Amino acid sequence: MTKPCLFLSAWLIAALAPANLARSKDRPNIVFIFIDDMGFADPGCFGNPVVKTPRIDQLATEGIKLTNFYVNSPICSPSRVAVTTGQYPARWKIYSYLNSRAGNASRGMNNYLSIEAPTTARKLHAAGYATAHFGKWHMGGGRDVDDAPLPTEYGFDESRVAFEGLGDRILTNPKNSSLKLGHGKITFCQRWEKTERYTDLAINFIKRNRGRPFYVRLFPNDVHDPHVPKPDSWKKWEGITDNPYEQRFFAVLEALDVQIGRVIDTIDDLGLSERTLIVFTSDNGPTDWPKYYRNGGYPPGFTGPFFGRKWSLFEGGIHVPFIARWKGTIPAGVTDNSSLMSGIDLSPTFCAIAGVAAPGLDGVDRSSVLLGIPSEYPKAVFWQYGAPHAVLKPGKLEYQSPSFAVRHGEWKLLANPDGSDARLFHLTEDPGEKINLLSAHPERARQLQAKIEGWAAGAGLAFDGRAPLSPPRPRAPVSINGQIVGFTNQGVTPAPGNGWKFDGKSSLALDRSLSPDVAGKKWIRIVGAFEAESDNGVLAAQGGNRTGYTLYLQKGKLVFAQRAEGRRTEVSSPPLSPGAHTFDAFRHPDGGLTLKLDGREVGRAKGTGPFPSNPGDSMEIGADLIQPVGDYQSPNSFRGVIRDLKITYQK
Ligand SMILES: [Ca+2]
Ligand SMILES: [Ca+2]
Repeated sequence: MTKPCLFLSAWLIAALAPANLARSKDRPNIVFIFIDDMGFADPGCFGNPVVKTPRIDQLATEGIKLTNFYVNSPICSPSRVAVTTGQYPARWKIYSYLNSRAGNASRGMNNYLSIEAPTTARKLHAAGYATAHFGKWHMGGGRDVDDAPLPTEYGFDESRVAFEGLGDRILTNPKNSSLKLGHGKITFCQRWEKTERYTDLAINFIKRNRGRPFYVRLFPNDVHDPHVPKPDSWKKWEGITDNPYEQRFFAVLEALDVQIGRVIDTIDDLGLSERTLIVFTSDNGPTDWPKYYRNGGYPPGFTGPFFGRKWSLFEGGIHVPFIARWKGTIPAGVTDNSSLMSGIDLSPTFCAIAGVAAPGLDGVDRSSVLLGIPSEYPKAVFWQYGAPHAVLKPGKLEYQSPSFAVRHGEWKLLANPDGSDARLFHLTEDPGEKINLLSAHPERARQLQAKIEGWAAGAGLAFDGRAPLSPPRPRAPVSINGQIVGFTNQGVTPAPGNGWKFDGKSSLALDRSLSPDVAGKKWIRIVGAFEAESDNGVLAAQGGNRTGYTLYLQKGKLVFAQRAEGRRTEVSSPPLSPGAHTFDAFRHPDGGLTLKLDGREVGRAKGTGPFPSNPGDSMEIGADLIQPVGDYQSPNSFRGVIRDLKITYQK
């Protein structure tokens, strides 16, 4: 890498000492731009292979690029809490995106960031800074949560947010539930105008406060999907990519770049470029909804060399682009490829630069790194994302990560709380997380596992630091409630046309903890297609002889059966013709059963009441391995191909 120290003048190094920063009368302005769902390689200067982002790139040309910057969560709300507070979001019980009250409660989450949480804005405000937040908030308020503190209660003089926050806000959907929540003035615009509106507000704020130090956060909603560019602006990308999602994403990214340029121009035109630190980064990796993968498609947004995307603790979910510009103070055109930094470090770093004390935070002051002096990170960085707090998963099964991760130096360990699915990577040699070194370096893995346990205990999270670490097991993707869920794959092989081939001994099994929750008045539906090679065998089953349901072939008929408190009901098709068939098995909330074969109803049974409790064993595809639900012996395994399997159930 470039040796940035060469560019530093002696006075600057002296100025880096906190005491000197504190004495400085010329406290810099801080403009913090936090993009929504921008991948590591989305900016041109981070390797975008298609779209040019000249204005974002300008920040890098005139400032420093860090290629080892992480956010502390692969999803909005907790990532935002980390950069707002300087603390791990788990401390404030924000583990995933903030949803409705019920949605938050079901995941053990608070409804909003506690007013007790420390914030950069409050500290800088107390030190005389003018403070403002414009753009997406998502740290409380929205859906049915109407009692979240307003952004102004966290230290901002002014704010304007989107639907996931209170106070003055800009909405794009006239039916959004935010309308009913009160607490602020609501204005509307088209989705593609929103970033421009927030940028207008930031520019206006900067102009009004040009004579005093200011701290302004510009948090655009773009480039979060759905990507809704200005009408027709996506058409120029038609010849470049056939992917309609990508065409629209490219247009949105290009429009965002223009707005970033307006902020830069404002700072420069006002003569503030040498008195203003501009920091640019993103809150998590690029989108990965299952829908993008349909029909061989792929999601928009680039992660460069990294594996994984949004909702993943693999690098692509948390390793984001980072640029800082402060003309005359940060050396221009430098890339630091070694120094680690993460979202929790921004608060102590901003405070140090402003000469404000920021004790007791999880993050550390990395102002020297921003100013061009690379250094080793003094401790480990930790992540938690996933069950039981988070439901959203990447659409590509391979990107679904264990729920904990730690990076210490050049090493990263990912593992579940029970030690399963463990992977150890040497990130300097293997940034793409391809080579699992768990068996080659068991001692290092155990040390990192112990570190996670210590951190998890402090954050109130369950993690067994002494559980045996085991490597990933083969998994197969199955669609459950629109999410791709990984079933343990016991010998099933892929078949053409989104199918799985079962050989009469193989099966897919889902962990009991992840299996559908069907207790109470809830429905469940299993649809798909099959081509059987024998007259008998279970297509799908969950449960045993007390409680459960099963869809199986018996003597050449398709049977849908259930047990509720041991009482058995079933519906059955006429004898099947050879070849492929589609099925649709629906268990009603009252326990009634409907079975359709090739689009026609072939059986219906009256309800026997809801399941009083959840089935005792896991969900299996292609077999009922133990404790048979149906009128058969277990194990009872299917032979043939099952295709396009979709399971949905009432949450
Ligand atoms: Ca986000
Ligand atoms: Ca069973």
